[in-house]
Amino acid sequence: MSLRSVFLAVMVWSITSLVSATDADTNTNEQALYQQHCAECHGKQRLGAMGPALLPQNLSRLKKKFAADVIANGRVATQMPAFSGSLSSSEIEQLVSYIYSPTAMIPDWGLDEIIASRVIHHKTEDLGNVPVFSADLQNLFMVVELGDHHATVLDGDTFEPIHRFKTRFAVHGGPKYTRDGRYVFFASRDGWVSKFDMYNLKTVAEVRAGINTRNLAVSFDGRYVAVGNYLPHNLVFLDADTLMPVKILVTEGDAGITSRVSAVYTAPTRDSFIAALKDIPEVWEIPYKNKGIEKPVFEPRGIKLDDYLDDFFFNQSYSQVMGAARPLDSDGKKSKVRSGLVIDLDTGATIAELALPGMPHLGSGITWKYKDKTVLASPNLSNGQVSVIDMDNWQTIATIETDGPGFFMRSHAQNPYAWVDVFFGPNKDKMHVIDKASLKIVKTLQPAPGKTSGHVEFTKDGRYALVSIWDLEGALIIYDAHSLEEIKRLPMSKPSGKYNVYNKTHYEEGTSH
Ligand code: DHE
Repeated sequence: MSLRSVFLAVMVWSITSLVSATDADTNTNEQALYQQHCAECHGKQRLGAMGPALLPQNLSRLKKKFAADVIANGRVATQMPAFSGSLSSSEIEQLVSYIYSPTAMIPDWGLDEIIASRVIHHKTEDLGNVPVFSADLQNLFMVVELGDHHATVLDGDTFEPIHRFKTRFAVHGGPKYTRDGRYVFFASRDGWVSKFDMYNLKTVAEVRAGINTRNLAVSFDGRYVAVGNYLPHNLVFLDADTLMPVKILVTEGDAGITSRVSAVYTAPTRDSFIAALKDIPEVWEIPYKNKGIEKPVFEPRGIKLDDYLDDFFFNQSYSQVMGAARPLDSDGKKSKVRSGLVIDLDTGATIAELALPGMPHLGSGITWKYKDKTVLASPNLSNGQVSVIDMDNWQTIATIETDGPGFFMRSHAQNPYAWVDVFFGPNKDKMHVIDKASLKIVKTLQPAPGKTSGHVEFTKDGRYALVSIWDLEGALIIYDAHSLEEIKRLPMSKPSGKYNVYNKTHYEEGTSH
């Protein structure tokens, strides 16, 4: 091992164990308050953990006054609690001052550090090419158990767990499959990308692609993994075979401002990745195939917008993207874009504005055929309603009132119902079932009274719906998705989401992509 790689390995180790390190900042009251109240979720060094990094360069769009409000009152649709009951306004001011002050310790996280972090647990040549278990490979589910940072591979026919394994801390966003379903890639909020071999039931390789990561996307041809980061401000492209970084793309706009990446998505019909940017009013499209060249150059095409757009949903052909501005991410002033926008990805033109009240969660939107139209339905993170939009003229054709704000929505082309959770408020243990033909709620389930129920996914044939009970002593509940009767209950530790191989790899209209 060269001196340089020893140095890098030490760097990687020290960044990874920041939780136990001493902050290089001077020891102040502000720091003590931060360590007491914030460090557990945002990291001892403010570099992010379960919560985002709290550094001046990541807070540029958030005015201090508004940050104080978030600390006092919490933040909708996140795990951020309200501290007004436990902290005085002067303590809150001190915390604001602290998180906006530069920190001495922002580690470089470039090519060398990424390469040095790479861990190969199993070499491909040492592993077999046939599954070590017997099940319909297309009907497997990966269930992420956030409670104790594990994941379970579940047989979607027998509903028997096949294998349970440890993940990295705080996996966020859907794990993404290669098209054949053999490999699945996870991203953790602290930057780790893990590659899991579904045939051999083993985590084969890992790499730390960022310090504070949003999510990842896998190219349709399975050759590349794109990772969107809040810290550093970049997109990292990895070779999907080896997890070696092939390019780091700094997300810098025309004015020289760099941006956090809100999320990165695969556009399968376009052979490109699409990135949502937090701090630059642009959508980026990055092709992963360039004509006549073996290796892509990952050159971005920036589509200029009138405002910052977040939380993307795509039409089935991926010619249009719908995005919403998250009001709470702005400086609290009225933003130009209050509702969603529809952008034509070919021309770059904004073709429609969506009249969506509150905080629509477009990322969890789904489509279905309604009469002679295709409609888009989106839950709402701040209002108890589901908006149903005609995708021809972008008009809202129905607003379905629910028992409270919802996070996730799901259906399946072969099932007449769409499910939406009530994730927040006194009815967080309820789950609505909507008839896709009448746009009416036909049943409200209460799977585990008192415990949050959320996130539904269907089996590959749309016959069964799997619901999560979001609790450390939680469960996965399987419903017959036609009779709406419970079939089975499996104890699990806060199963945050579940992902069916067929539905995900076939871009099923009723599920997130
Ligand atoms: Fe998520 C997906 C953003 C908070 C659980 N979440 C996503 C995606 C984005 C996103 C952009 C799509 C990525 C993908 O699947 O590749 N989430 C955000 C936020 O901006 C927000 C509101 C604030 C934040 O803290 O980042 C947020 N998300 C949460 C939570 O608090 C949840 C409930 C618990 C957690 O894990 O932190 C949560 N998000 C999820 C889940 C998915 C997800 C389970 C995958 C949904 C799917 O079915 O595809």
